[in-house]
This record gives sequence, structure tokens and C-alpha cells, in this order.
Amino acid sequence: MTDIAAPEIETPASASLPREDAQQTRHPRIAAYSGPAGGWGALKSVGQHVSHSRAPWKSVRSLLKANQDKGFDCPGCAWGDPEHGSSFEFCENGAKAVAWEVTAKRVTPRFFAQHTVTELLGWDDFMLEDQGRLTEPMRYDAASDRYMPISWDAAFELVAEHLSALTSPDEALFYTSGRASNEAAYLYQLFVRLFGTNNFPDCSNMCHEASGVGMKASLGVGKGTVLLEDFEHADAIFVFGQNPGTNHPRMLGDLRRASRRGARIVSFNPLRERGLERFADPQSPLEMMTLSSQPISHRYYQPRMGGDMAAVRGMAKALFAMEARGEFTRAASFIEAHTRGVEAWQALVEATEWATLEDQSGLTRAQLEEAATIFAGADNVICTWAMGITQHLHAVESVREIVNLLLLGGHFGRPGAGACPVRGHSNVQGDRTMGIDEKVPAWLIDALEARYGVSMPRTPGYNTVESLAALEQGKAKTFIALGGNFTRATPDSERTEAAMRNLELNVQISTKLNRSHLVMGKQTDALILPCLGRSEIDRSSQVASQHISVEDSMSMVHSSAGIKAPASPELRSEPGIIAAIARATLARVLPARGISDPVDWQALSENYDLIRDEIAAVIPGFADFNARLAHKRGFHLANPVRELAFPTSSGLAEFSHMPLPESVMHQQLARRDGWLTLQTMRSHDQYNTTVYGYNDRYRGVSGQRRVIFINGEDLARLGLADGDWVDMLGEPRPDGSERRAPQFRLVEYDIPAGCIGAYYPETNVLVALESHGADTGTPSSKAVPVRLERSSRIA
Ligand SMILES: Nc1nc2c(c(=O)[nH]1)N[C@H]1C(S)=C(S)[C@@H](COP(=O)(O)OP(=O)(O)OC[C@H]3O[C@@H](n4cnc5c(=O)[nH]c(N)nc54)[C@H](O)[C@@H]3O)O[C@H]1N2
Ligand SMILES: Nc1nc2c(c(=O)[nH]1)N[C@H]1C(S)=C(S)[C@@H](COP(=O)(O)OP(=O)(O)OC[C@H]3O[C@@H](n4cnc5c(=O)[nH]c(N)nc54)[C@H](O)[C@@H]3O)O[C@H]1N2
Ligand SMILES: [Mo]
Repeated sequence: MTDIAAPEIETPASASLPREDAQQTRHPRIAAYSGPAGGWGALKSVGQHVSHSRAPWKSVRSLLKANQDKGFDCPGCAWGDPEHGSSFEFCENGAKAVAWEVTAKRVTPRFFAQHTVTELLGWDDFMLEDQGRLTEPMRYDAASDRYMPISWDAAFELVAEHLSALTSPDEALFYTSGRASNEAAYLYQLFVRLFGTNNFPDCSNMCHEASGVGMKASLGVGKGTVLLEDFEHADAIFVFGQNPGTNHPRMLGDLRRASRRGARIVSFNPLRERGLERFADPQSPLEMMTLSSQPISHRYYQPRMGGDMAAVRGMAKALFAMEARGEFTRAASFIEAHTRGVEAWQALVEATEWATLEDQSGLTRAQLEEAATIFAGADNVICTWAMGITQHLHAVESVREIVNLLLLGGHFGRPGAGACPVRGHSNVQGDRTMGIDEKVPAWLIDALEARYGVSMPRTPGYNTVESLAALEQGKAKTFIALGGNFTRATPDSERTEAAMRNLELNVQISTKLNRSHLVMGKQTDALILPCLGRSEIDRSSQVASQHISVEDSMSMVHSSAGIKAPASPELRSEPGIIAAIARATLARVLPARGISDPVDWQALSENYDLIRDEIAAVIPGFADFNARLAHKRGFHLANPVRELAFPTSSGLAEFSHMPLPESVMHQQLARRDGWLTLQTMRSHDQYNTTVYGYNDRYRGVSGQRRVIFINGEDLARLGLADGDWVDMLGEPRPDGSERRAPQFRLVEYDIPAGCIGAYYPETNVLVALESHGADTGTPSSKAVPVRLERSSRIA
């Protein structure tokens, strides 16, 4: 028996689909993609996106400046920038991100006059953002169900009024998305802590939290230990749970160069991802003219979702066996001098049966031994990873197991080796460095108190899922978002939206219209505060063109300055908006506590050099910030691990010895007839909740986002076929109600049986709010239990 209802069932009214752009079609084209990643396909796609943005020339000009010495930092991803070589590394998805921002389309007060919020709630994510850039501050008017213009000053006063009326500062939530600059993030955390809370839910909670937590426990530093140039010296690069062809395309350039030199690249990914197989560099005339391309992965292993910890443990087991046969030598003197706990880990690894490792990883002993042989044969190894590792319940354990493997080979403190969690948003790492952290490090509060002479809260605040719980329980009443799209990015969409409707105040500082602007309740005061994007000139009364700074995945801090006239003269910068909110709010709340505001917000927002002076005084590693930022490539934030100093409590790197999960999702579901493990991932035409289009070129899908990648065996077992339309059902909610994502087209794909893939955010409705890492709060978006039901949508 399976859970598939044989005849067609009626789609419940609650599961109706939002209005979609006509580009999304009921007859998508599905055909295997035979080209390499990059190449002519990438150039053609950029042309289409630039022309869709209706600002071709300006876009192109901006593009050419992105990631150059004097231009702005690409808002695409957090991959590092090269020191030499071509000053402009072409990246299809970076180009799309920029074209999306510099679009000629505008959302004006007239647009809001024409569409009620209820109407807009019926639009899909693509249509909402595709209306263009937000142009003026707006306030929701419940009577007409429309957003109406409001002056900036009135908007700031309104925020101050709400915040100062709260019973406790802990009733306020302050969300941050990882695009915010260091300067904006520093001001934001300073304001919020002076206001009196550590409620900093951020996108990192849903992203690389486990990398930070795991690496900090093992190495004492929660950041990657490699620089871009290390990729030039690595002999083997292991890529876990990452799709760089789409999400970090510039990384492909580095992998391609490494592959050409003969470095072994080994991918662990349940899906066959084109970008990990072959890449043609759009900047290589030879590859473009001859239609040739470079193979990327030397070996491509397809574990089952959640199987990586077992896979790495299997590699370790093989290495210990090889060592006993004299075929592998551990880095004995490094281990002796700098680490602790290898014996306990080895004992645990050796006690784990091959059968257990094979079952959990979905890989064979022979495959894991082969991977171990590649590891053993490389002098310098880099391991990289992203969401395929971190969005699991046992993510911290997996990260630490990867670090164990690197420690065993002594792959720290030398060129070409190390751990490289590849971050997502272009400044998500910098935001954390600036103190956007609900867990409040004591040193930070000490430093802030010393600098500003005001006592600040020390109790941890809410992370993202805790914020949602607080909203559901009515403990949180106001929400300010510095960028992002909280209601779409978070799990359990229907529940999240119901929780957001409890808000008294919803403030969105943003560039584009999205669903987070639209979900509100009867008593919600909602504000849209439109801000400048990275590409735009940020002018103040003091400085003609202000620059900001960001930190990439390699801990390089560098400056970024916009080059394009703002989308609207009304736009304000993020630091400017935060400073104004801070000034208005603190003027109300601090005097009541007998304190005067220690910060000259106006001065800081008009000259970011002054913000950087504050950062230099408070945040370690930023001494002389302004001067060092003037350097062409910025500067590297020293990572002690590179010097073999491990700031753990023991002063040594700690081998973890954590048990494997008793079973991971695919093992649990193997015992439940008809259930599959879903990973929610990105298509090639999206940036998180920002949907650029309905195509996923490398996976061969065009014209449709509601697709499920599924193995042929599963199709046969469930009595379904490629091309059928189904609904996905998750576990029922605690109150017994149904979690349903309606109407997806099945696509037969090279993915392990029992594992399926579909795009987020459409699938977030299926991700249970209570299913998150215990030590990270990260939703397990790569291990969602679902079953399929035939749907009424006829292809
Ligand atoms: N163009 C573009 N660039 C982006 C983004 C974007 O949306 N669009 N988002 C940015 C952000 S915020 C982030 S965090 C990064 C995300 O970058 P990625 O982590 O590459 O993003 P996902 O699409 O979530 O892809 C996860 C990959 O992991 C694989 N995977 C899933 N589960 C498992 C597993 O259990 N084990 C293994 N080994 N693999 C697994 C999937 O098949 C997929 O290839 O990209 C950043 N860059
Ligand atoms: N199921 C599932 N859920 C996930 C994930 C997953 O893989 N699966 N991934 C998670 C991850 S890794 C992340 S990082 C989060 C992402 O979560 P968020 O960071 O909250 O979401 P984004 O989609 O990046 O935010 C897009 C919005 O940001 C605004 N924006 C764009 N540029 C700017 C700017 O320069 N300034 C300001 N102020 N606003 C701007 C625009 O209005 C746009 O609509 O989602 C998480 N959610
Ligand atoms: Mo992310």
C-alpha cells in the first residue's frame, strides 16, 4: 500500500496557487542539459535577464564595475575576489543579481493605489519583485487595504512610538538579512542593544549557523580558514553539499584552475549537478570558440540526504585501516602539539560497523575507501561545504566530523589546506562579526559598555525559530527587518504567516516588494522603508559618495561604493534609516531610564568613516579600519587558526567524538510506506526568495518552478510517471492540520531512491517549525518528510 490516492482528488481551497506570471507554464520543457556549466548558455541567459530588467546599458555598465577595485561588491554571493588576473570575473548569477537591482521598473505610490494588499497577496514571488524598485516610504492603511505614502520623519516617529510603548524591549524583534553592510550592521546592533534587547533573528540562523557553532567548538574560531589563493595550492578539494554552478559560480573558476593543474576534486552530492561535472569559462576565448569545457569533479559520490557524517566517518575508518597497513600517515606531530581527543574519535570510528556507515551514507564501502585513498594521497586538502551539510538536525556533528578529518591530516596552518564553509549572502559573515548575534558574546557587551558608558543586556535573545514561537505566543509585538523576506524564508509558511499577523508593527527596510510587506493582521501598523542598493551612489551632506564595507567567506574585508544614480530621489541608505530610527526611539526610551543618548546618530550616518572609527574601537581586528580599507583588496581579518593558535578553552583543536545519529530521515522513512525525504533547494533562476524566472537551466527545466526531482525507482514503486502532477504532504502540524504544497510536476532525475528535491520557498510550507538543529535553531530544510498525492492539476 502506498499513500497515493488512486483517483484524482480535489485540491482543497486552502491549497490554491498564487497568481503567476505567464512565463510559468503548465507545459514546462524538461530535457536533460547537455552543455557544460557556464559557456554560451550563461552569456545568453544574462542577455535575457538584462533585457527583462529594461535597463540594458546601465546594467551592463554597472556589471562591469562589480567586484572591481573601485566598484561595488557583487550582491550575489560571498565567494572571495581574486587579487590578480582579470579584474572582472564574469559570473552569470552575479550579473542577474545586479540586473535585478538596477532594473528600470519602479513601484510608485500609484502602483499601491491601484492594488489592494489582499490582491497582492495573491501574486507569486516572481511577480511581486518583478514590479521593480520601491521608491517611497509607505504606510499600510487598513481602511482602504492599501499602502499610502508617509513622510520619512512621520515613519520614524511611528516606529519610535511603537517601540517606546512596549512593556519590555524583549517584545521587539530585529531581523537582519546578510546583505547589510558592516556599517549598517554595526549601527543596528548598537541601537538595538541601547534600546535593551538581544533579539537578533537573522538569515544566518537558517544558513551557516552550524558551521560557526561546529568550527568554534573544534577550532575555537567559527569561520573558514582558507584564503582564495589556497585553492591554487590544494592537491585535493572535497566539496560537500553545495551547488557552486548556481550559487557560487565564481568558485567554479577556482575549481576549474585547480582541476587543470591536476588537483583532485571530489564532490559529495545526492543530485548530479552540472556545475560540479563540467565548466566552460565564458572568459576563455578558446573554450568558448571550441565549445570545449573542463571536467570539474574527479569523483562524484551521491550520498543519501543527511548521509555525509557517515560518509566522512567511513573515510576516517578507511584511513585508520590504511594506516595500520602502512598506506597512510597521520600528521602525528601536528596532532601531538595542537590537538586533543584523537584516540576517543578513533575508537568511536573503528567501533562503527561498515554496514551502519553504508546504510546511513547511502555509499558503498568501496566508494568511501576510494575517497579515503584520494585524501591520503593529497599533501594539502581543502574541504568546502554549504547547505547540504548545515540544514540538517545533525549539522554540527557533520561539520565537526569534516574538521576531524582535516585535523587527522594536519590540514591547518599551511598553504592549500583548510576548512571552507562557503557562505551565502554577500555579507552574512560580516554581519556576525559586527555583533548581529542573539547569543551575545560577553566580550562584545564588555566592549560596548566600555565605549558607550551604558549598560547593555546580557541575556541571549531570540533566534529565527524562537522569534516565530514568540510571535505565535504573543510575546513579540514589533518586527523590524533590515532586508530579507522573513515570511518566505522561514519554515512552516502558513504558521509563520499566522504568527506575523499578530504583530502590532511590521517595518521592512527593503529594495523590492515581497510577501513580508503584505502579511499583516487587523491591528498591524506596517511600513515599507525603501533603501539604496549596493549599486547606487550613497550621497550625504558631508560626503559625495560614501562607501561601505563587507567581509567575504575568506574573511577578506573590502570596500564597496555604488556607481549608479539612486532608483528614486526619496531613497535613503540603510545606515541613514537605522540612525534615524535609533535617534527617534532612544530619545523616548533612554531619558526614562535616566540616561542620555551616548551616540551622535546624525553625524555617524552622514560620514561612515565615523562609524568605522566606532567599529575599530569595539570589534577586534579592525584597528585602523579606515586606513586599511583604502588598500586595493581590503584586508584579511586574521584567523588565529592559520597560525596554529586555537582559541578553544584548552588552547588545542578538539577532535569531536559525537555518535552518528541513530538514524537520519531517509532511514526513518524507509520504514514508512510511501514517504520520501525532500530537500528544499535553489533553482538556477533565483536568489533565495527572489525569483528571477522559471528556468533551472543546468537541471534541464524551463517554464516551471513547481517540479520535483525524483528517482525512476521511486516513480515505479509509487505507480507514478515522469510528467505526472502531484501534491506534497508533510507531517501534520501539532494541531493536526495538514501541511500541503499543491501541484508539482514530477521530473525523473539522477538522485538516490528515497530522496527527492524541490525548490524553496514554495516548499517551506512543508518544513516543520519544530524541526531544527538543537544547538543551531537551523530548520532541517534538507530533510523534510513528505508523501505524494496525485493532484488535480492536469498537465
Ligand atoms: N544564484 C544564487 N546564488 C546564491 C543563492 C541563491 O539563491 N541564488 N543563495 C545564497 C545563499 S544565502 C546561500 S546559503 C548559498 C547556498 O548555496 P547551496 O548550499 O549550494 O544551495 P542549495 O540550493 O540549498 O543547495 C544545496 C546543495 O546541496 C545538495 N544537498 C542537499 N542535501 C544534501 C545532503 O544531505 N548531503 C549532500 N552532500 N548534499 C546535499 C543539493 O543537491 C544541492 O546541490 O548560495 C548563495 N548564493
Ligand atoms: N526551505 C528552505 N528555506 C530556506 C533555505 C533553504 O535552503 N530551504 N535557505 C535559508 C537561507 S540559507 C537563507 S540565507 C535565508 C534567506 O532569507 P532572507 O535573507 O530573509 O531572504 P532573501 O530572499 O535573500 O531576501 C530578499 C529580499 O531582500 C530585499 N533586499 C535585496 N537587496 C537589499 C538591500 O540591498 N538592502 C535591503 N535592505 N534589502 C534588500 C529585497 O526586498 C528582497 O525581496 O532563507 C533560508 N530559508
Ligand atoms: Mo544562506
